[in-house]
Amino acid sequence: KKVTVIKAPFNGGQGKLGVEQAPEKLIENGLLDDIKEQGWRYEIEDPLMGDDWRAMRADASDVYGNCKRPHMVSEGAKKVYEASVRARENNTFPLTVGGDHAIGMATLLAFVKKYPDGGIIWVDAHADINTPTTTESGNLHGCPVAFAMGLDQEHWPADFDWIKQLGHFINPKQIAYIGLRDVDKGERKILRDLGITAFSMYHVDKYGINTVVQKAIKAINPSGKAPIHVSYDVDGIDPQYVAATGTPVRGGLSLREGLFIMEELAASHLLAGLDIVEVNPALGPTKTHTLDTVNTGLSISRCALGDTIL
Ligand code: DIR
Ligand code: MN
Ligand code: MN
Ligand code: MN
Repeated sequence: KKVTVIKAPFNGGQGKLGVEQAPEKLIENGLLDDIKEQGWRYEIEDPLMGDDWRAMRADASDVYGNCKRPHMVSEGAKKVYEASVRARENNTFPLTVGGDHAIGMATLLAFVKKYPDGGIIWVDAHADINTPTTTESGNLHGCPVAFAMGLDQEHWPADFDWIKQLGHFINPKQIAYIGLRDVDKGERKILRDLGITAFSMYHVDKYGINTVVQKAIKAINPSGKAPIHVSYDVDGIDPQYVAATGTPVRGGLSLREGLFIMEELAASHLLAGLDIVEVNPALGPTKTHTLDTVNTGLSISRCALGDTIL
């Protein structure tokens, strides 16, 4: 029982500064103590250490069509991928702490390298499945699923050649979304065309979160035995609990619904990895908002690692 905490203080996938402070803030507020208290050993990986991300972010020539900072995002994702693969090889539980969600392409690709038939649950207000062609914002944190799936490869910036060379992608059948409520037109078409399982907030209201989680698990893991990785964008939860995030969308998961997802996956004994992303400590309108958001991230981690009251 060992967690590899992969620090990913990365901000290149979107426009706002501050999201890179999240790993330190979560640790300051007890992430590692919680892990230890829950009976896990841990090690820390810091794959982005030593590179000048500030300079990379400042490089105005790092654009490709509409896409912002493809070189920076590719470099960050590659390093997180390598750390994730090491954690997978060592059979530890990778807990990757962002940073923005662009690094999700890395954690997903490392997951399916180890478990080609594994299941993925993407908790988010957004589908993050824009391609370099469909993206309206040009922010690559809105594109990680498309990169992990190998969609629209002909139009990828050359920076992402390393992903093509891995020789594996995730399959549309192995991912399910929970919490969607802000999906772009181009993304909707992709979700429909590929038949991707997606539970929006409408479905959470209609069926209840328990049924939604069961249906999601069943869709991505028909055998009932495959390991499951969760990529958790904290903006899946309602901004009343998670105000300190870059792209808040009203009408989200309640705090309890958001935590229930992780409790249920922990109870299933299928959970095999977790990303917690898009906490931006610089964006809380007050210190209390920021602390609420950080604490929500910590609660997600505790529920994933098997925190049970009774
Ligand atoms: C939007 C927003 N779909 C985009 N995506 C966000 O920029 O592609 N993802 N905020 O978390
Ligand atoms: Mn480059
Ligand atoms: Mn989001
Ligand atoms: Mn996201």
